Amino acid sequence: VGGSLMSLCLPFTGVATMKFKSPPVNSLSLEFLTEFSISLEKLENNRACRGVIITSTLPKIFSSGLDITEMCGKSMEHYTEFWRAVQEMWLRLYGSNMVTVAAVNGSSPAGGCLVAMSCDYRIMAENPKFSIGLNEAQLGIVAPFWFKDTFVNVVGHRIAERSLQLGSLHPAPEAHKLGLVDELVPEEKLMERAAAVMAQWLALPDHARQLTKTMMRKAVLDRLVAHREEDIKNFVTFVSKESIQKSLRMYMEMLKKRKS
Ligand code: CO8
Repeated sequence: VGGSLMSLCLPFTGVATMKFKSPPVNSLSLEFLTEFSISLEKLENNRACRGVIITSTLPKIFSSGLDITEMCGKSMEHYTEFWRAVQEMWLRLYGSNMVTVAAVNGSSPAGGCLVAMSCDYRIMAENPKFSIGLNEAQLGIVAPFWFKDTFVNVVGHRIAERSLQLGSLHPAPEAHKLGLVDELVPEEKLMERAAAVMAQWLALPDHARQLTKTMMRKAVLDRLVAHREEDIKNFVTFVSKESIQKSLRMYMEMLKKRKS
């Protein structure tokens, strides 16, 4: 199952593996986010599925975050639709009843970091060239409150405050020290370790684990649900500003220049 952007397999173990495959960098476009949410919904509704491991088919990148081209030079209607899709993905993933394990096998900035942080457990390849974090401030944009809430719930207020203001991208060893990822393993051991962690989490009765997860995450999920339309309006107003458009264009140019 699964479309062109991700491959999905659910063998008899009750554990699905979702592999992002949207080259060159697994950026979260509207199309990608829509497929991601639909895949999650299908798994959620499949009683045979109790857990999902999320990883990437690309060798050095987990996900480069939100597709910046979706936020540049588009209509208000497009920004609205795009942002609703980002919210939808997060609500589904952060609120999932399944056990979710991120096998972070490459860099994972911004929205990529959000995806990883929304899982129950994060295992990252120990390569210091791979980094993860909410670098929005570096792009001249501000991480939305629910990105921040998710971050705080993972690393605590102080680390989140410093890292968010600086827009830090933490190399894997540092991310581990900060608690942003739960463990580091050699890249070739990543999937094997993810399966072992999954088995450990699935050894518990689903019901108690699910209620506990809800208890820990509900306040943060409810906050977005209650302010969803307002959050869309804020995003659309913010991203439509000429100064923000300019920052995003400059950032894209910087990415291209860096390459040459
Ligand atoms: N969106 C769109 N295109 C991208 C993105 C992206 N996020 N990231 C990279 N690309 C493009 C590059 O421009 C490049 O295009 P081209 O081939 O046409 O020149 C191509 O993908 C390949 O990129 P690189 O050559 O840079 O590939 P590398 O393997 O050298 O590096 C990285 C991969 C590390 C992922 C690097 O590309 C990178 O750092 N990308 C930027 C990541 C980033 O900063 N993402 C933040 C997105 S913003 C977000 O997720 C949250 C926003 C919240 C909204 C706030 C309210 C406004």
